[in-house]
Amino acid sequence: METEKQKILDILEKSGIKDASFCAFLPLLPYLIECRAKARLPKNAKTVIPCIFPYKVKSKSPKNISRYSAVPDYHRVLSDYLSNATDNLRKQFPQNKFEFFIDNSPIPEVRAACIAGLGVKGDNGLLITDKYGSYVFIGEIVTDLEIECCEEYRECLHCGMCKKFCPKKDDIGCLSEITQKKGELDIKEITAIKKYKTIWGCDICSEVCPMNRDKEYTYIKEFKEGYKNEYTDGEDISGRAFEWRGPKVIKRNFDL
Ligand code: B12
Repeated sequence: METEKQKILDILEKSGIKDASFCAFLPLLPYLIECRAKARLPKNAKTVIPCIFPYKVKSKSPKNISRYSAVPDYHRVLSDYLSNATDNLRKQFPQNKFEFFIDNSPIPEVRAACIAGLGVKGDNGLLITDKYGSYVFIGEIVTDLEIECCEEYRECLHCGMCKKFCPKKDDIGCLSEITQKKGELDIKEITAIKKYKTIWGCDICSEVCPMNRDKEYTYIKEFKEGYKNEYTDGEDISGRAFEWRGPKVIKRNFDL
């Protein structure tokens, strides 16, 4: 078993994925997220291999967007790494099935990564890792290969900072969600976007988190090279994390 684990980690590392671990599929079963991608789950799935990809860039802080949207679209970047890794795993274990997922995934990614021991579950709902804090994306490979997994998860310090500073205190919902909403915004939502000066996503709970202090920056070259710290009026948004939403929503927020 141990050798299989090591073999997998070696293949992932050769495919450019440095941080990964293992979580049994069974404890995730009651929490699976309903989505189209669920149909791609391997029959008799046994193990989930969550992989983390740090995205904080050592460069100018973003101006009007959140950190995760200042790097090139993570769906595309992670897909390249995970699809390469999945191909390599299929070659090494031809009798087994491997499928990768990112974000649009039936896997509750934070929970899976916490159970796999990649970090702790923050009160802000995010995975907080020792090395990079919460500035990580999660993607995963699901397989029918049975691997012994740890099942110990830890929680954050419960210091209360994320809750204290979260814009939800202004009697609105999650600001990140508001910036992504289609259609018209109500007056409270408009006021919040203006007050917190973000037109896509929100970093407040991460920025105030003491577990995010003095953490490592990203090593991922696509994130470093394609970093763009603001949305400029009318720009072509292809390849941006907000491309999926279309240009109207970000333009609406910009124009407020
Ligand atoms: C929908 C979604 C959103 C929505 C709704 C968020 C939400 N909390 O539901 C919106 C648009 C608001 C959003 C915002 C953001 N998101 Co988002 N989002 C997702 C997505 C696609 C699904 C989440 C979901 O619906 N889960 C199901 C519901 C039921 O989960 P839940 O309410 O969070 O509860 C779960 C956990 O809290 C956990 N849990 C509860 N109690 C406990 C206790 C323990 C001990 C453990 C281990 C777990 C646990 O179990 C619950 C069920 O699984 C995931 C990707 C994925 N497939 O998981 C990304 C994801 C969670 N988002 C991510 C990111 C980066 C963000 C933002 C930081 C982006 C930004 N800068 O604006 C913000 C953060 C906002 C916040 N503080 O939550 C990352 C998080 C990475 C990380 N470090 O954790 C993910 C994993 C995407 C990715 N592939 O990297 N997101």
